[in-house]
Amino acid sequence: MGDDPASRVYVNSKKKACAEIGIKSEEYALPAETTEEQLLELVQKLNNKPDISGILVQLPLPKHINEETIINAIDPSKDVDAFHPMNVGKIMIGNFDFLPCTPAGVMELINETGIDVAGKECVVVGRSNIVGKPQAMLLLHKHGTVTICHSRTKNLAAVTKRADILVVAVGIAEFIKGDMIKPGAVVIDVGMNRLENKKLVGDVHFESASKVASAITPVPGGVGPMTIAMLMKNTVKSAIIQSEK
Ligand code: L34
Repeated sequence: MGDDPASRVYVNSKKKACAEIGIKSEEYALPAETTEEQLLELVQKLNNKPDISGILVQLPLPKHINEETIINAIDPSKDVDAFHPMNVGKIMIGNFDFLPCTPAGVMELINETGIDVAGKECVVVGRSNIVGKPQAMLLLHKHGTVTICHSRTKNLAAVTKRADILVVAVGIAEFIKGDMIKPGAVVIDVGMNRLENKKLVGDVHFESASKVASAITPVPGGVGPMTIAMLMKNTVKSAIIQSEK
């Protein structure tokens, strides 16, 4: 909804990924002045549409729309973002159908390093409902010792320097520098910040951090594409769930 330029890029990537792997996708690009009621009507319509197995409402939504109201209206069995409170609750318990795409992608990246999360010091910087909080939960499920840091954290560098696995999702360009990282740590950068010169950078200062970390994700080309891959995985799963209903 609306004309957020970043959303346009991300939605296009999602449609392209669907086409590549043979998932049919439908885009409903609503004008910014659409009412909450009209958006809810569309969600209802797609909830009831038998040939739609997954629904994603790209965020952010314009200010006059309550995001929570919209997310709550999505049929939880079609909620391929895993943002609905029912799916969030299932993640907390550890018995879930869908994992939220970005934290799930981060877990895949960590897994690829060959490092076992069990017993490791895991530090998540950021506490949003869509990344920080579920990320901490997924690391906990893998038996990490998890610390969540945020804007009120005292002596952040002392905490981040303890991390064997550091996941950063704060939305501040190049916030975490090399001297805040433990030598040999695995560093996952969820940030996506557009500088004034149009350059895309993460929340980690890559140049200094890459000299200290044993593994680090770049921006672009790191977590972003993994988010899309996990969305495809969730959509296949939702199709299976729909077919078993
Ligand atoms: N509902 N809203 C909903 N679900 C989501 O999972 C998202 N998100 C976030 C924003 N709103 C959402 C995404 O899809 C962020 N996000 C996302 C997806 C893909 C990429 C980045 C963010 C991505 O592919 N990034 C590219 C660079 C793209 C560019 O050039 O701007 C990369 O290589 O990181």
